[in-house]
Amino acid sequence: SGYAEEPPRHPALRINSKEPFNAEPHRSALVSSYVTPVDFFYKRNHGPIPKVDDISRYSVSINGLVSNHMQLFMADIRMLPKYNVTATLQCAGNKRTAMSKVRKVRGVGWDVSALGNATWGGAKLADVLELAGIPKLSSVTSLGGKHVEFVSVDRCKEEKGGPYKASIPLKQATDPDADVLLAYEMNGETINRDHGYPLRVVVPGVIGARSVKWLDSINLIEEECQGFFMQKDYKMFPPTVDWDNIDWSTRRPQMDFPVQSAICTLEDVDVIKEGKARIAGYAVSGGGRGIERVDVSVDGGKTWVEAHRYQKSNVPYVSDRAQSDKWAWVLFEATLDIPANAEIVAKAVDSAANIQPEKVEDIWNLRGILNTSWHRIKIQNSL
Ligand code: MTE
Ligand code: MO
Repeated sequence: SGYAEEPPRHPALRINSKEPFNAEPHRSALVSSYVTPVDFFYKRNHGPIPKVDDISRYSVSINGLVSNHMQLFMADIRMLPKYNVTATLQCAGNKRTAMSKVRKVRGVGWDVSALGNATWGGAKLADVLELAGIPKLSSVTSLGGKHVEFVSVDRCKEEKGGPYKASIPLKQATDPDADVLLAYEMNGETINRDHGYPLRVVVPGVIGARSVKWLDSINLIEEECQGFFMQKDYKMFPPTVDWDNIDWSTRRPQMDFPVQSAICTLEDVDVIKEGKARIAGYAVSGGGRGIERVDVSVDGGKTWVEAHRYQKSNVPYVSDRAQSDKWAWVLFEATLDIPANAEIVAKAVDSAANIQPEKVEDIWNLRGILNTSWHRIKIQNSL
């Protein structure tokens, strides 16, 4: 089956699919630390986990519309300046289960934990491409390359047994401030097999699908990648589009993710005592837009209070890029009086004043992506 050599995983993960392995932590694990421990970081795969046995022979090739074709070994990549970037990776399918309750959608079900916040260590893609003769901040190569395609070594059925792939615009790839990494470390340790050993792409602020794991080659191409996950998946359609009238070519591949938040200290229907309770969760926005505010309500959204926000534990969050991790989530908390039969709601506002949509019905889409609607939790009081 190809699944005989899967790595060991933490038993506390909630498994949403075994083969390929898709799993997320319980909600409470997400808010217990600002940086998500590797064991509790969600795992999203489309095929068996590849195994690289001889790291000295592992290399990434750079091909396509570029004058210098190159083959880079791990030693070459480690020779480049190393950057540590704290960035939240979020699957576009996060909160899909809740969207499916409105009207069935296709795809692996996820609760609110198909995301995690890690410190990724590696070389900047902009530096790697410079080795191949492509200057910083280029939007086209001398041979007409406008997109950078990442091809993996894994095999998935959506690609008819071929490798997983995706692309980003050359402009973003060669912009040092975009912080796109070829990462060989996660939280200060060698990145493990589940998360892309020996080398993965990390595209901060963009849906997880573009952060290709187990990188095999980089191609400079004229049009964006024509692979399944760019062209036939991870696109946002209006609620009127269904499987019998879908035209994939009418929409662009999703890149940045919108403003998102979730409460992580409670389950969807929870039983707690009346009185004070601590409500905590995460909020994050794509494209490097920080979080401006998180509002919490205990009466279903009639009245709101602003939650306290922080990044590194106990350091108050400042919406100032110079002082904040701009690609990373903020955690929020509020200790509130919980009335009888409360309905607790959270919504976040990002630095561009984008606000999460109220109702999942309004953003329903057949693939069940980007459910960023307000997170609501119904409380049943115990005595
Ligand atoms: N890269 C490869 N090669 N194969 C994959 O199946 N899944 C993508 C992306 N990169 C995938 C991949 C998706 S959809 C997501 S959300 C992230 O990896 C998940 O990364 P993680 O498993 O490290 O959390
Ligand atoms: Mo994903």
